[in-house]
Amino acid sequence: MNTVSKPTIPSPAPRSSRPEILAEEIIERLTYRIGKDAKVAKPHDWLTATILVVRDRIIDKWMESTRKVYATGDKRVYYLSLEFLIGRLMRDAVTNMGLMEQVRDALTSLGVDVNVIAGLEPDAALGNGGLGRLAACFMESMATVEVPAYGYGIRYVHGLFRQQLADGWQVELPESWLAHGNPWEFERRESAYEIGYGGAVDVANDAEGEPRYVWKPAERVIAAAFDTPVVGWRGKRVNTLRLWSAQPIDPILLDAFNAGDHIGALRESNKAESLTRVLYPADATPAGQELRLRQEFFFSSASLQDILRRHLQQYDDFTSLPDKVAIQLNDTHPAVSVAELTRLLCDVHGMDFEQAFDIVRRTISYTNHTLLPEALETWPIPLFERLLPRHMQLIYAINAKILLEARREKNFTDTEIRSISLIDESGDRRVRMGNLAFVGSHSINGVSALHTELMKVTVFADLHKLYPNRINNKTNGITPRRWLQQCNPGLTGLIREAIGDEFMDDAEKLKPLEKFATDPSFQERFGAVKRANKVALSNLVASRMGVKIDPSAMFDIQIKRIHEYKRQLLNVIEAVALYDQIRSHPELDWVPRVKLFAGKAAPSYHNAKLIIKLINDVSRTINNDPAVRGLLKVVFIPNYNVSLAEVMVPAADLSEQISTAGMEASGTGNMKFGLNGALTIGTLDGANVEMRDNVGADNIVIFGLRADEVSDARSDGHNPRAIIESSRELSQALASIAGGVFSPDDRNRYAQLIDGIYSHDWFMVAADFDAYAAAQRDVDQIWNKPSSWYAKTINNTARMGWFSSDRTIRQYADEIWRAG
Ligand code: GPQ
Repeated sequence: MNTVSKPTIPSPAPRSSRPEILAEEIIERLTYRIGKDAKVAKPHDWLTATILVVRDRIIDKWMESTRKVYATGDKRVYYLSLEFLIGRLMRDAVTNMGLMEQVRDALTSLGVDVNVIAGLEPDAALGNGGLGRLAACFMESMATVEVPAYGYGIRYVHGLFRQQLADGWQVELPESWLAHGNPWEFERRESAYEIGYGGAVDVANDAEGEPRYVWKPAERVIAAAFDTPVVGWRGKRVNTLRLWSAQPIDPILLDAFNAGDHIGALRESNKAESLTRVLYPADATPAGQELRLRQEFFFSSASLQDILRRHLQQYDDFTSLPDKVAIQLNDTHPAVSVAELTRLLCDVHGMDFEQAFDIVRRTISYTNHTLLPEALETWPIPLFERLLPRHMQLIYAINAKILLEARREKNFTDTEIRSISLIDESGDRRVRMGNLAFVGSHSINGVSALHTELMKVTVFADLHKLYPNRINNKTNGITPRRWLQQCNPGLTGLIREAIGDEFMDDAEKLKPLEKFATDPSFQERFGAVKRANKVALSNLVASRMGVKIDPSAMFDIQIKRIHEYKRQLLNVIEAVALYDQIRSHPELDWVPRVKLFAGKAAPSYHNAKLIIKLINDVSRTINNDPAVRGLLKVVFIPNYNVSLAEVMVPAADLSEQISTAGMEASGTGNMKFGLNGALTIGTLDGANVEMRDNVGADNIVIFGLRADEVSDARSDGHNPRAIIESSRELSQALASIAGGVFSPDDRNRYAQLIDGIYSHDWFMVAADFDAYAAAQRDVDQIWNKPSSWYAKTINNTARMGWFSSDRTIRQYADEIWRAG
């Protein structure tokens, strides 16, 4: 027995935030950590040295936060997400630590420009779009509102692909954000877990004669933890983003190597590592391959093992799990957690099934992000059973329990039973991950009011009937630190001068800005800030693409993943119609516009890629036509990512949020634009509905069919051809695209795409076109009265505070997690 008492280990001395000290430390890191002489250091060396200095200050807070939750025994929240679209971290960390001025001064004293080095940081794109960015905003808000939380995900070596254009077509190139190391992460060698696949399930009787099941996987890999600190606003709390990386159990098979099989010796190692090598580039479409299911199980199992280990370190058993742990599933990607947590509690920790499943359900909750039926994940039973045989058994056990309950207690009909079953029997038999997540959770939330209501009457109608209290709404939000303060320092400064600093701690305190909406001198300054942001974007477009755009034109922006339901096609068809009008009516007073697009298409999504090409074909034609006299330009900026959004959002006059009603679960770009003083043109879809409620119907331009009208049109036999024939503008625009006016090198390129509008028009492009074009002319009218334009856009900034992700997280914490 070790009887020697533990020595008292002194804490490190507190770190100074004086610029002179910061400068000294930066030089120290540069010299001793990076091994560079300041005289020859390159900008990326200065960046790393600066991050290391800031990181030290964060670590102090990080340890304090971790110690605190151990001491208080507060409930911890675990956010499981296959995607975290975090972007660059330095500016975020520095501003949240309250060190921006000091770091800038320190670097200036060393002859280094903070903006230059900040721009060199790789943009961490471990996500596809809205779902991944939401997870990143939530991480920052959980730290800000002081919820003790861990994000769990995958440390992809290659995040989302880099998009290039080749003759207007999207080309995908690998992105290697880790190529030069990552100063933000810490490998935690003590937190490594075995993850199994395949094999068989053994049964033996325990002491009481009860059967005990033991899964004997045929393959195993190690999940190794890498932690990144996440700093809340004003450094109040620092939480952890823990990303798992797959490693082989045996890095090299020495026997094979010694026998001369040098490649074969590395086969296992390669196989393990390929598990976490790339992010699937599918957005709101399931990436149905085996590797994806392996990824989902890999990070779910590692996270759950880690959660249970941490719980047992502090508490005696798992009966207290639901009181001390809340696990949020970000969509169905981690839904296998329902089965894995049941397995760990039963098979590893000896609990009986009923008690285990009760604990699982009281611990887990699930967020749904889409209603698109084709986007709901299902896995073929043979695949699932081969990879996860024990989980398949448990899913059948859970299914039996639920279906019996529905039949006996609620008298469910056969049709209802079929719809709530965890197994889809309609074609080849498949496991329904949405239903699994639903029945394994005590809370199922949608991401906007409309989406949540639609969930209750569509995908989950019958499960909602069985469990009427489980579905609830948590309207999405965005972090105002990144999406106002950091990306738009000009506007932030102007607001502070006008109403003081309170809004920086509570975005709903932007409200008093309303008073300035009609104040001419404030309007003028608001306009000057917008203008400066537009100049910055124009410079980016000029330097990246060699295209000149005029900052005094209206900047009309649509940035998001390319999807038919998001209707970039509607936007570009309207551009074509406007092009016709400008040429036919040169005598009219056209508002100069620049239509900007950016966004990536899933590599296998044919129509989305074709839409990118169409935008570029239209762009080339319009931008080079002297008859347009510069009144309209169309620009597609390649490689949309978080960093590009940070330049485009503050520069927008008009925000395009024009999805087919009922199809966009929420949208979050819509919120970023509104907060930064853009006017929104949009349909009554997703969170646009609540934006209208908050900013007022006069301050947003709404058009088009509503969700119920879309579903009526679809079921009543919508006749797009008749609609097109009755609209001269639309029929001409469609005819010119289909006829090859914009694709003289391949006149048939768009024939099929346009034919889809004539024949079924699933996305209601024809149905909404006239309303959209008319709404655009209303926007022109408002633009022509600057005092009215500014009044509306200032009111947008003043009234968007409710869409802060701090509000969203407080609602999750109070109503779902009961934590924080
Ligand atoms: N969303 Cl299911 C994604 O970005 N990826 C997905 O795989 C799914 C949904 C989006 C959704 O389309 C947006 O409407 C939401 O605003 C966003 O999730 C966050 O909830």
